[in-house]
Amino acid sequence: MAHYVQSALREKLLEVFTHANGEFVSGQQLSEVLGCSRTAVWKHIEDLRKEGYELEAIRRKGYRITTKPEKITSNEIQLGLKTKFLGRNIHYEETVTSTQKIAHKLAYDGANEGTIVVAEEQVAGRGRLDRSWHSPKYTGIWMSIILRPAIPLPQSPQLTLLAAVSIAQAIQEVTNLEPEIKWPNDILFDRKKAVGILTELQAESDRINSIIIGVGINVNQTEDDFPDDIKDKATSLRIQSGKEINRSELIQTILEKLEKLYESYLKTGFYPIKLLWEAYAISIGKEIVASTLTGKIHGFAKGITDEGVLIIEDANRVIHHVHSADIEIK
Ligand code: BTX
Repeated sequence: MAHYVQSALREKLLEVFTHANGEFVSGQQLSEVLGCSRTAVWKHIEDLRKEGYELEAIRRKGYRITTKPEKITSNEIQLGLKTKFLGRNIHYEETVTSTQKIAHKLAYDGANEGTIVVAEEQVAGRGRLDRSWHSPKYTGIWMSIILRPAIPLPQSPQLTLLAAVSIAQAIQEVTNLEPEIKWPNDILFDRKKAVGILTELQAESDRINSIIIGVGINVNQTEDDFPDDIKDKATSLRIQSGKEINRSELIQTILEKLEKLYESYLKTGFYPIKLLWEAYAISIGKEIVASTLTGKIHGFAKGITDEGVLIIEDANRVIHHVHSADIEIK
């Protein structure tokens, strides 16, 4: 509770500074708006400084923000966030092993639906099938989202596709770039990967307790920031757009798009999401090779089923339903 009050006050404080538009706000004004003492105001200002804000303080004039941090902060994500439940609870850390790991623990301990975990850096970021995900400090979005949908277990892969669509929509809105989705969930530009999504489940028999959607987005990396082993197949939004992107704004937009699609999905099902997904898909209608756990399938990608399963027709006209694979487009 105490923590909630603190962060509500800080959010209000930032709002006042945002409205002041770089002008000074007096200590008196701040203490009136926040309903706390001048000493308490000073403490909150110190907290902002610790978060990386630079503030100028002049006697009799008050305070003004001169520089906002390059960091993502819970405040920046929540300021003006237009969602009902997604991102209302934010677990933010500077450095973590993996945001998935933290989200699993929070979900297990009963965290509310919509809770998100965001970190500036992951030292053991995970991809699918125990692969690793390169997550350097201050440049990307490394985030895990906890959902608790009342859907049958076999439908859970649909949420990965839903997440991919919402991220593609958000990227398009914030950067004007045109993302492409490679089944099931890579978002690419020029055939290079900028986004990876990892969906994990906590379930008992056939009941889903929680779905944890891990989102990794290369946002502000330059070419030199990628290690040699992924240099040729990875890209960032900055490389593609030529501009630095505000990560908090992109997170906000993702949360808003995701909540909208998720609510529509729970009400009307997967079909509308499937149509949206297909509009971004580059793997459909092409010759592909799918590497599954049991072997490779060469063939023509005909589409996805209503469950989000990939349909491949091979040279002998045999139809394969692929639930999980890495695909390569010929
Ligand atoms: P994936 O298995 O499809 O992709 C992993 C592969 O992608 C790696 O083997 C490597 O070749 C390549 N790769 C690694 N890092 C990057 C990168 N930064 N950009 C492009 N390619 C890369 C995709 O798995 C799912 C990734 C989810 C990551 C998020 S981040 C937040 C959350 N926490 C966590 O530990 N994982 C998720």
